[in-house]
Amino acid sequence: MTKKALITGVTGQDGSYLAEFLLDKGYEVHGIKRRASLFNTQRVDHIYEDPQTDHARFRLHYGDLSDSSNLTRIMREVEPDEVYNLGAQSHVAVSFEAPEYTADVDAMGTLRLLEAIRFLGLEQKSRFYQASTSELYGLVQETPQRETTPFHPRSPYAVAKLYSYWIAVNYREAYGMYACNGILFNHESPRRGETFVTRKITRGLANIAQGLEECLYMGNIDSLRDWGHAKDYVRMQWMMLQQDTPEDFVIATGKQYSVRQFIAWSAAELGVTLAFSGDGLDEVATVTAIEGDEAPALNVGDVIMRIDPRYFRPAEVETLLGDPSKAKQKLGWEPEITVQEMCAEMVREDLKTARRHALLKEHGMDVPVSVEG
Ligand code: NDP
Ligand code: GDR
Repeated sequence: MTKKALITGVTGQDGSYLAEFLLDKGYEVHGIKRRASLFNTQRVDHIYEDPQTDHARFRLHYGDLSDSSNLTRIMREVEPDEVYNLGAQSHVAVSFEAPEYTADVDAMGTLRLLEAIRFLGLEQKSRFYQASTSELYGLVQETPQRETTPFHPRSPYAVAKLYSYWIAVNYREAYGMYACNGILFNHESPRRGETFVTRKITRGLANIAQGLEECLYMGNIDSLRDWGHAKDYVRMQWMMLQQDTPEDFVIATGKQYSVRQFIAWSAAELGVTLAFSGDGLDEVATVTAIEGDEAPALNVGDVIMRIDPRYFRPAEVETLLGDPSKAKQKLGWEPEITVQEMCAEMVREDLKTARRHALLKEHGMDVPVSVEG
């Protein structure tokens, strides 16, 4: 029997990698996409199958986590063996701007899905994965953070995700549902949204190297994160739903670096060496050496990073470091891609786009390059 999976957030970074992964495993994959005024399926267009074909194994349904009747209808139509709840307003800084919407989607959305499963009597059929987050640890109580570390969320996003964490646990305990939380630390890829810090850096520096932008404006570059690759992390999301009993797992690499370090690696991938000088809001990064021909627009002495207080958050999560021992011992999971390899891959992909845009610009065409984030 072909297994069926339903993915919320299928158009996002993780959703797209997970859909590919499950299709490779032979699943029929159903995804929920939001109606938008512009196309929003770029990350899954390459796996799209014409719905006219009888055998299409990848199907998209219009829906929204804020709409329970819609979720219930899709759940009834699909009757999935596995539900992956990846949909969310996932930007921490934006959650301070839109806290109520974030709570509705990131907290209530999870409840709506779980209730849809219960209402349809699918508790024993549909296994449920909840995209929980290292942001739950927030103001950290213990280092490294593991499954038993107490939570102290520091943003409307993290508070909403805390509700979802506990409601998944509660439905497991109350109704015997197979529901698990993956407590995932930051994971990135060339498909990462442009306003998250790693992608903002790789894309911004590639643009600067090609003369499309002049300077990268950053927030707290002292921030420390445990970064992995999204491909490694979606594999683990699936593994969590294949066990005999549902459990929650931390997914992390166990290594921690600063945002400043990520900037330096990205620049190095472009053949550029940087020196960081100045303190606090006056800190800058200056080019001290250039090798190769990836950065034709740059000269030694150029300042290519400055601090902009707009990118600081009302409450910051300064440091996160995960302990993935449980995932390693119980499931045999280990990350295969290092953060340095991932950074190099992201820079290479963004450089390809920047080169294309530079060429268009040279021929008098407009290219949109700036992003807030
Ligand atoms: P993305 O921001 O790339 O993707 C989020 C997805 O959710 C998109 O498909 C988006 O649709 C969809 N979405 C947003 N709002 C709604 C809504 N109201 N109804 C239905 N769908 C909606 O996130 P990631 O792929 O990086 O992350 C996946 C999940 O994992 C998220 O829940 C995130 O909070 C969580 N997480 C992520 C981590 C990371 O480091 N990446 C770490 C820990 C947890 P659209 O494309 O239309 O915007
Ligand atoms: P995070 O990711 O908040 O950890 O949430 P993000 O990449 O946005 O920030 C990481 C750290 O970098 C600092 N930072 C900046 N961040 C952004 N976006 N832009 C900047 O200019 C900038 N300068 C410094 C931030 O302050 C922060 O400390 C991500 C999301 O994917 C969540 O959905 C997920 O739950 C967590 O990771 C784990």
